[in-house]
Amino acid sequence: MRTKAAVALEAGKPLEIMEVNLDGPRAGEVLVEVKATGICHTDEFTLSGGDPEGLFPSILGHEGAGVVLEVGEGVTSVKPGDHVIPLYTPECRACPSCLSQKTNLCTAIRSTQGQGVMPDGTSRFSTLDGETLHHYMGCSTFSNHTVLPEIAVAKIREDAPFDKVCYIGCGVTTGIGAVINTAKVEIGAKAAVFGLGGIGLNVIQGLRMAGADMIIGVDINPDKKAKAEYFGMTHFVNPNEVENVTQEIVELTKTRADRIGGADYSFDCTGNVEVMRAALECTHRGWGESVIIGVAPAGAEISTRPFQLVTGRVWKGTAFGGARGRTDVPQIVEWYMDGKIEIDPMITHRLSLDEINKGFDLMHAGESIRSVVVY
Ligand code: NAD
Ligand code: AHE
Ligand code: ZN
Repeated sequence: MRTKAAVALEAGKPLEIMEVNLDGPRAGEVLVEVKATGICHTDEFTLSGGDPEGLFPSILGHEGAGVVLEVGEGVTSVKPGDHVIPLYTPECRACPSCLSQKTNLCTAIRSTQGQGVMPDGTSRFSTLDGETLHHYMGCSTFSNHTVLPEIAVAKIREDAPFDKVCYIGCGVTTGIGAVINTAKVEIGAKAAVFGLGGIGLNVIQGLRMAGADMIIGVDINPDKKAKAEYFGMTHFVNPNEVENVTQEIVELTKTRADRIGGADYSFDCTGNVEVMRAALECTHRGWGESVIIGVAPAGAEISTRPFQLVTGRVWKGTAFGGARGRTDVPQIVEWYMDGKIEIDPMITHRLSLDEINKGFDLMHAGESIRSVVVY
């Protein structure tokens, strides 16, 4: 079939909207009509050329929702008409990682996914001239239609609005999951969130759900403050307005009884390795945990004095918020539909596919939280 897509032809260039060829689903695959997709900072990161796994030409996008149109041979868990969210972290429930119950990082198809192809080693996308286009993160939701492995779709309830729940395909699940699954934050905790964008606000929302007492937000853009307060931020720190952001958080978290200070938990939602260091070092001696969510560019490395870890701080990371997609994503959609979590105020812009580059411009200008493309 032919479909309309925003194609990343080269790193650092705007996406080009064009008709592309899409082959039908093979064994174990499904054809999905994408109804809406968010634009995540990770799409920008790959388009910028900063992703060591970035491939061009490709069809980016990994935060979508849509309807199954056709299934390949042997597909049993979904059928045409089902509403689904594509999963860049699939859940096969059979690989050593899934069976371990210790990680959400299913390894069934990770290597081909990173090579921009389907599990059989071929791409379903090509230009009308016959040039192969790479898939992206196994999703390619910047195309009106896409083909996905069966294990990379989560079936969701049919009354959930695509233009909102698409965000559960990455940002919502990543932020809330980092708090609940990765950090396992307890009631009364003090937390610091670095970066108050599409991920950071969901970390804040997760912290409020978990019952955190103190939620310190850190951002260089003061315009992010109001929305973060709406979602539960209790204190705001602008690194450009304080001498030392780490010390500022240590001071804020001190009590009369505890003169050491430090956050119980911190979260990096920026992808900046200097910020990651500050996030670790602002946590409490003896038990502080810092979770890296941000994705850093090729070649970037983190550093700290080992003494920070010797004295009990823990540095960890999370992908897709530790969520097992086929199991957890339908549940998060339920939370949204039941009003337990909010998504609508974070979706600041709705665009057509033709306007998708405007979504990247808004992100660069710090004017959006999430732009959603509605097909
Ligand atoms: P975003 O652009 O919406 O938000 C980033 C925020 O960080 C902005 O508000 C910006 O002002 C702020 N910021 C930038 N530099 C800063 C600094 N030095 N100090 C404090 N704040 C600073 O991006 P997003 O969509 O929220 O994504 C955030 C990061 O998370 C990106 O690196 C993205 O690639 C990554 N991410 C990771 C996962 C995962 O599974 N680990 C999932 C989604 C996104
Ligand atoms: N390809 C990059 C890393 C990109 C990355 O870390 N991706 C996250 C999801 S970001 C979603 O917005 C992830 O899931 N990582 C786990 C995985 O298996 O990719 C690089 O540095 O090579
Ligand atoms: Zn993402």
